[in-house]
Amino acid sequence: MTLPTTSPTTSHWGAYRVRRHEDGSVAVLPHPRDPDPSPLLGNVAGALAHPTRVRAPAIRRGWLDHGPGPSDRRGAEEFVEVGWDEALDLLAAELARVRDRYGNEAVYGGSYGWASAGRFHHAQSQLHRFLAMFGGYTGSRNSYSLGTSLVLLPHLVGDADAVLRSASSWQTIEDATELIVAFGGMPAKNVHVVPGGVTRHRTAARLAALAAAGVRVALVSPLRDDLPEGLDTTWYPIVPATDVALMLGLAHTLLAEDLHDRAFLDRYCTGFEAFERYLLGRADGVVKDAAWASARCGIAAADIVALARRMAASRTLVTVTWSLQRVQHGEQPVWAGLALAAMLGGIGLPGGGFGHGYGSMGDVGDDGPRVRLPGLPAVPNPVGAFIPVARVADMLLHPGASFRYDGATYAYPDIRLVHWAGGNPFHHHQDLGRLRRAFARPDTVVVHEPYWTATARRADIVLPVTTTLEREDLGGGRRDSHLIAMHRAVEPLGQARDDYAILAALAGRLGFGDRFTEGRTARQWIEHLYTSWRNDEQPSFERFWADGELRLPPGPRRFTLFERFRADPAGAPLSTPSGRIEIASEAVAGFGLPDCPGHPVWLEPDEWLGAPAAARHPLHLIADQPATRLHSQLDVGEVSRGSKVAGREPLTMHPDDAAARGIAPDDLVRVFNDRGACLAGAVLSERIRPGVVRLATGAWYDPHGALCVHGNPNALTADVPSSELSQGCTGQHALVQVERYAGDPPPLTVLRPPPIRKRRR
Ligand SMILES: Nc1nc2c(c(=O)[nH]1)N[C@H]1C(S)=C(S)[C@@H](COP(=O)(O)OP(=O)(O)OC[C@H]3O[C@@H](n4cnc5c(=O)[nH]c(N)nc54)[C@H](O)[C@@H]3O)O[C@H]1N2
Ligand SMILES: Nc1nc2c(c(=O)[nH]1)N[C@H]1C(S)=C(S)[C@@H](COP(=O)(O)OP(=O)(O)OC[C@H]3O[C@@H](n4cnc5c(=O)[nH]c(N)nc54)[C@H](O)[C@@H]3O)O[C@H]1N2
Ligand SMILES: [Mo]
Repeated sequence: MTLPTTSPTTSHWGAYRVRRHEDGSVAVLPHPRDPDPSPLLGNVAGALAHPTRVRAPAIRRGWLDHGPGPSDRRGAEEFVEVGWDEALDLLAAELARVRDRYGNEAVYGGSYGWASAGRFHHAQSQLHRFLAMFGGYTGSRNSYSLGTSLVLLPHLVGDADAVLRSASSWQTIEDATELIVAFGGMPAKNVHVVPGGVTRHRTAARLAALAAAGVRVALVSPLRDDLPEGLDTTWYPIVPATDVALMLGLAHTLLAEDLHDRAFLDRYCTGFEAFERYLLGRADGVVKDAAWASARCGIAAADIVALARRMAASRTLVTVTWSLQRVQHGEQPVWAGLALAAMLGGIGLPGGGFGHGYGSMGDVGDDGPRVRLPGLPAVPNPVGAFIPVARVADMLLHPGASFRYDGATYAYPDIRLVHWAGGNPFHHHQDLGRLRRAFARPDTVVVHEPYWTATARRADIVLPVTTTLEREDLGGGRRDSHLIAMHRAVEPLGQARDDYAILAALAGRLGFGDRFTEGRTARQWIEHLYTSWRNDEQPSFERFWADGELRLPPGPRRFTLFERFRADPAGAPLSTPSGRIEIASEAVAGFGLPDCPGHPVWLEPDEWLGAPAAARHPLHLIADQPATRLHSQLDVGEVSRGSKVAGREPLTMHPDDAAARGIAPDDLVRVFNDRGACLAGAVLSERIRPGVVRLATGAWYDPHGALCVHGNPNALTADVPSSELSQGCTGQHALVQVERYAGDPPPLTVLRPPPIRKRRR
């Protein structure tokens, strides 16, 4: 097949074009309509044929020689390259063995992860469809992104989308908002990303427009860089994990100075009385006033009082980033932020109220239409067993143990086979040393991957997968302006196959090949998905494919759920038990959970600087999203490699903290606590609160014993849930100590493939 020299495609960090050179290498060109292309595009070209691509099916030596079974040798043995037929025969037989002996529940197919853009080749959808037809699998609920809010918000506002997907648009904020109080900021680094794709990155321009419109921003974050320069900003460099204390101090001030909107609370909310009693200390004798808050959050009491007054005097948007709920007790900042916004009475008014995720994702606040995109028909999973997604290590380590989730009690299934396509748990999960022990438990671990990620290295069967540039697809994001015809730009590397082709071949061996494929090739599926999605005014598939993209029609102005509710609370009630915003929830209170009571409360995290154990680990680590890649994806690409310091992930710390430890810029440092340790490269900055250090996620995990020599913060984070309500991921924070690393560091091993041998016949 001959390939054109320039092909359209898209990615989670934006649409782009690929130019193919004679020698097979590629150059990446931004989409011509994109005003602000993502720097992440710079990772693509160099990673495409990197030595860490998986080139052929590979099987762990011990599994091949001794068959399935628990093993602590995962990640420690060589792989044997086998042909596709042998790999697929072995895997089909193993899937059948596990199903026949232990039942479908013994297959964990949650397979969390972002994989790549593209509606047809979406790895997780493909795997779920396959496993559902196979008879079912243990699945997972929610995401690492929003695992806490997605469980909490339905109790508070009925539908999480009221907050998440129907927020005030940037335009409304520009027109109507006077003050944004941004807990966690609105970091520019994150808004290039939209799941599925985005053709025109407009958030930077939106933020610039806010500056021009004179909107003031209270940036509440330990990091000054969480808001772009140019805005009228007051920086409140808060102690991490204390936003709730600040919110309570603000709320108490509103109450004490009678600046709260009693009429709004009466008409639209329920449960304010319980919260009021708590603020006033009626139950516990502790008044949550500005002085109380100040002692916890590190912001002066006078500044708290002044900010509360400003909030009451202005049209104020209270917004909370998703990072704030990715911590222990992560329900509380979301709930307290909503309560604070309710006290101001601006919920449902243009530019007022409560927002969640401005600056977390590129499409929050986007006023584009919410487009229905073509997608694979889902097949219901016949197995009911599931876990809240971040409980994967608990499940593997403690089969049969019970857990609470959203008010009910469940038990962990006994997993024998783990099947992963499109995710990297040895990037995304917490306490990776513990996850290594958990991954020793199943009989078989299967990973489909384009790259030798840390997870692939710890699998038994590794199947090489194409990248988006090596296959055809349809791509677009939730509020995208275009549907992109993703053309194949290069031939698949080595023996890589599409997830679809792999699963179709497995389904054939297991007796449901025709049901899985419906008799279609990948190209025929793409055409089918497009044709059954398009309306009469939209072009034929041939035309769309030749054009390379399709402009999606702009939608009508969106009314937010809160706007409707405000206009007519009786006619358009929220779908909460009370029909109103629940500042206290009888349902949540009824679950009787000490770590998530019935209204917003201040709860110290288990790892807390005040605790005696913290003396040895006195720095508060923030493990946030990386500016130079998407999660762990393409960490071998140019932009990501270019950000490393001494070849390791950069750790940002305040010059005073560095000086106290004899650390100079660009020094190699060891970051450690009782769970683990990693190396990192020191970057000194005045723009971070003293006592706080930041190490972004996503450096490919490279453990030499308990030390990750590359700088993955999940060597340090705790594998504990946000609470028993939601069981959400808590990877954002950990307490650590940092010291200068003297001596020769162990070399990185993740930039080359693991030891691989060709099959001896
Ligand atoms: N400490 C800490 N940890 C965190 C977070 C945090 O804030 N702090 N954040 C969490 C969050 S919000 C998230 S969303 C997760 C992200 O966690 P993941 O989504 O697991 O991270 P990715 O690196 O995107 O992993 C996707 C994998 O899919 C592979 N892939 C790409 N395309 C394909 C394909 O077509 N087929 C197949 N089979 N594979 C493909 C990629 O090579 C990559 O290895 O991390 C979480 N982890
Ligand atoms: N470039 C890039 N963009 C991304 C991603 C990526 O991997 N790379 N991932 C995408 C995904 S999957 C998701 S879910 C979103 C996540 O979006 P978020 O969860 O909002 O993003 P983070 O970068 O983890 O955190 C945002 C900021 O919160 C601040 N913060 C951390 N702890 C605290 C605290 O206790 N108090 C306060 N006030 N602030 C705190 C940190 O300074 C951090 O910069 O990002 C998306 N965007
Ligand atoms: Mo995420």
